[in-house]
Amino acid sequence: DIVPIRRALLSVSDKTGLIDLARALHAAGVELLSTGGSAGALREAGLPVRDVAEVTGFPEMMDGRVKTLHPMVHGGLLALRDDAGHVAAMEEHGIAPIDLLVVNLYPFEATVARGAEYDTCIENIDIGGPAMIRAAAKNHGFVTTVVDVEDYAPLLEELAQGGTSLAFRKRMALTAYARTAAYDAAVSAWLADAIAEEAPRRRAVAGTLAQTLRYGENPHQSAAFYRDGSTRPGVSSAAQLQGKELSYNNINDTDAAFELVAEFDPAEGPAVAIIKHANPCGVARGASFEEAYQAAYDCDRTSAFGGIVALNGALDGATAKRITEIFTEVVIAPEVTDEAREIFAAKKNLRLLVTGGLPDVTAPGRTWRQVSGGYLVQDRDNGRLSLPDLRVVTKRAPTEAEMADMLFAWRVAKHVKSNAIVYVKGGATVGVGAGQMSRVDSSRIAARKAGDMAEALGLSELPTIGSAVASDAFFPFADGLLAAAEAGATAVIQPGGSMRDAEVIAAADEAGLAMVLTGMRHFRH
Ligand code: 93A
Repeated sequence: DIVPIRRALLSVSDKTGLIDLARALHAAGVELLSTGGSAGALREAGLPVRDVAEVTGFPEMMDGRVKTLHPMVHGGLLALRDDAGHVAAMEEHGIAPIDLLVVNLYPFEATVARGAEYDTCIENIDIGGPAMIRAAAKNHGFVTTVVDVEDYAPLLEELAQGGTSLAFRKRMALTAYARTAAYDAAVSAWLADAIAEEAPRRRAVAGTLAQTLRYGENPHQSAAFYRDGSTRPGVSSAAQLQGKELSYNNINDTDAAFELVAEFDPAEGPAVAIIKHANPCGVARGASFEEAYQAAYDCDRTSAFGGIVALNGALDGATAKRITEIFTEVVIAPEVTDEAREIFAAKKNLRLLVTGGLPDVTAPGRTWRQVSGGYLVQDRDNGRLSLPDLRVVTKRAPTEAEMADMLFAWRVAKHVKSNAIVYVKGGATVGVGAGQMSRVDSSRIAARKAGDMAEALGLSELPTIGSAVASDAFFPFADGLLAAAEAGATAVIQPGGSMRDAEVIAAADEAGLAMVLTGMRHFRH
């Protein structure tokens, strides 16, 4: 099943490695065909090359929109070499077989990523390239298709053995179809974004492999990380300055940490979030990052061990020093000072990611979740409230400090798995109840965690006394609210909208609580 290569068609936008490859092919006696720009580059390097235009008998036309779309090309790629009818057709029409196709496509994804105009994006939709790739890959019984510069060296290794093996051609065909599928998915995703109301109904998945992971959620699961082409600052676009390779769980948790901390505008001061198993175990603001980190850490010191830390501004030396006092898996921040880098350098395994900025939490986007046999697609939860959106429903109006803590708790609750109950006092979480099947259980856990915090820090009273509490969805009964009052909360923020809202509001009034309704829910599963 070794097929020798006699004629190759090279048509590449990314000319990386082209000359070296062509030189090796020429040395192996391969005839070279090529399109305009690629042919020019080969000629300049002194290599003999035939223009595709000469083969087709048609000039490249319509600004290059039509160059290889011709039976002389597609017949040469698609003909079955062992089929008498196909061979006769080749002879009758003077079609010469093409044994190797090397193509990389117009850089559509990169054009979109740099924010190019609509018409420029349209011109960068490659038609002839994918058509040739799909034709050659279909005929992998005889034809070798190379679409990735990374595969040039393996190709030459194959040729050193006299030709390509069927196993290699199959692997290249798989890569080829993965590329054309991702390419068309990128075009479709771009159009879906341009026509917002059509998304997610008509969306295809676009992605490129970013990293092969050592394993998935567990060591017996293989895994990989794909980028979707977005330039949103975050774990996929960050520079890793030090530390071991990120794991599957690291990437998931780091994303959760950074998306959460981005809720807090750096103009309003430093904020730090510590994440474990995709849930926050401490989030706080502070006069400095060191202070914010300390307050976040104090919320749940036990869980913070081995956690992921995210900052909404530059990581400085004092904070870096604090972070290294316990075992931390990953730190992610928009920037890092030289001093902090030096301190981290002593902790070789600590992964440090720098993003260059914070993502816009209100930006549109889509989230995906696989269910058995399909995908669920929805708009990202980019809902964000400010003080004027909150409706006071109790007799007692909240104080300014309570308002600030309620809003803080609400922004954290958005990032806690449901059912979520979050206690906040003085700009720091003091109890988080996450992921329970009943809201009352989440309330109990949050209060118990506050008790643990008091014990760990040697506090004389529960940190929930005088706190604000957020619930990601309405209280179906007054019991959850009363549990919060019992823990010492004085202010409550929740969506409202329960059949028993009146009952819940009456209970809040009875307990002397201030309560605001958001009219917005933040389920997160
Ligand atoms: O505009 S196209 O869709 N029409 C074509 O017939 C065609 N054939 C090859 N683009 C076409 N290509 C693409 O041109 C290739 O996929 C490659 O990306 C590029 C190489 O052009 P050049 O050799 O002129 O730099």
